[in-house]
Amino acid sequence: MPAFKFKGVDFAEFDSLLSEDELLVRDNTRKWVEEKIIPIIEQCNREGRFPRELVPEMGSLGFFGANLKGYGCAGMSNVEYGLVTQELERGDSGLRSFVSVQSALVMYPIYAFGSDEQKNTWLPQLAKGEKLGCFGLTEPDFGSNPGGMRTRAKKDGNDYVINGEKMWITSGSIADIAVVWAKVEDEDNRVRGFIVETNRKGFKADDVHGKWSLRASVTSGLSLQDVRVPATNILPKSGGLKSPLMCLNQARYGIGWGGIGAAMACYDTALQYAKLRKQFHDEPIASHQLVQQKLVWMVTEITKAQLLALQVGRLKDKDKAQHQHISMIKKNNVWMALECARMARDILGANGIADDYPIMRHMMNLESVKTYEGTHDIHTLILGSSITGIDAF
Ligand code: TGC
Ligand code: FAD
Repeated sequence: MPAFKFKGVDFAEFDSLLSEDELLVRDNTRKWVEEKIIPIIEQCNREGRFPRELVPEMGSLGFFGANLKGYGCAGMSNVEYGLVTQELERGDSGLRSFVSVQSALVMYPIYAFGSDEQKNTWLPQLAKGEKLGCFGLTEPDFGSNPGGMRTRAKKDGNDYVINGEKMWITSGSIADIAVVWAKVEDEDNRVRGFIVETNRKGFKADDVHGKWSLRASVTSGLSLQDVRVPATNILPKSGGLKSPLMCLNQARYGIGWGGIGAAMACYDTALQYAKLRKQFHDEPIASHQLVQQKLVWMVTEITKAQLLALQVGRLKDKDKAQHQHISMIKKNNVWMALECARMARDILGANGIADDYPIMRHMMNLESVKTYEGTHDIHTLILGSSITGIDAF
């Protein structure tokens, strides 16, 4: 791979809006990604391998549950946490995805809806990466509309018995626990969350093979057949579809920043390449107006995305971020990143399709990121509902 050293994107002095602590968190994560992810990621992508060996280090760097307080978590601000996910996704969306799931979709529900015993048992181990988790909401027939889920839990003495299928579950087969969302028959089919240890009888996770996207991340289907868990495994403060949707807000927020990271990687590669690559009159392709137009589009959109993410992060730190604000950064910043990846691929010509460069990997990853955590169009409808007061789902 050509030695393009990432220079960061600070066109409108964005960095001047960040505190010293925020810059430190960002730069430390950037350095770690440079040293640990960039050198191995293309090979992981080729092999379809999740680099599990990096998990303990990610734990010791405080990436898991980074914006949660106590239980061995780093207690970062939401802006700091966003900068972490930005840098991780500059490395690879799959690595960021792994951290999002562990943090926002496994640790957050235990933190927000769990009993003291559940928090004390699981959060410290999850924060260190000693235990891994997954989040089962989507089902084969219910993706955008999780409220239709078929998975059911039924009380039986001091246990619940859970039956159902979950599909497209990140980290499913490597997880020690699954946070599973099910309708409880004895509670008029109210949606509740359960901690399901994955070694319980009747629980099975099978990986999805043949993915062209997020190849460095594990994606699985979960099958639960008469899985018996003690009643103490229910998340006591969960109740209704609102509970999993609250978890999604946490993860979508991280993705809003992550998209910027992937876009930066593509823009920076294309800029450096365009200044070196010569065609016609022995001039670099960066001297052509049409190439400049693409680079200008990218840096403008990245800058707008940075400002939007920062504003939502500052609101979130004041506990004022609404879910529709988070939908806006998820939708806009991932779309922007995918457009940047496509333009960067174009600027690199044939080299753009090879994994000597990170572009095509980011592009393929971003196709998943555009779909998961609420598709681009579902976020349009969430925003449409917010401004008109009319649901169009
Ligand atoms: P609806 O009736 O609108 O809402 C039910 C209740 O929830 C409230 N609510 C929210 N609360 C918090 N945060 C949000 N984002 C919320 N959205 C809605 C709502 O006010 C209501 O409350 P209450 O008190 O009245 O009961 O529900 P609906 O069934 O009509 O669905 C709405 C819709 C379409 C927006 C929702 O279902 C949706 O977001 N669908 C997308 C599904 C999705 O994002 N799945 C993601 C699965 S996890 C994943 O993809 C992980 S990828 C790996 C990685 O993260 O890297
Ligand atoms: P569908 O809901 O079938 O949508 C298909 C198309 O129809 C989309 O374009 C959508 O926008 C459109 N559409 C649907 N409804 C409407 C409507 N009302 N109006 C207009 N258009 C509509 N889920 C988890 O629970 N946990 C995970 O860890 C997880 N990880 C994932 C990892 C990967 C790599 C992928 C690809 C997915 C993952 N998911 C996970 C699932 C993900 O959240 C869903 O794929 C996503 O919510 C979309 O659901 P679907 O794929 O069933 O698409």
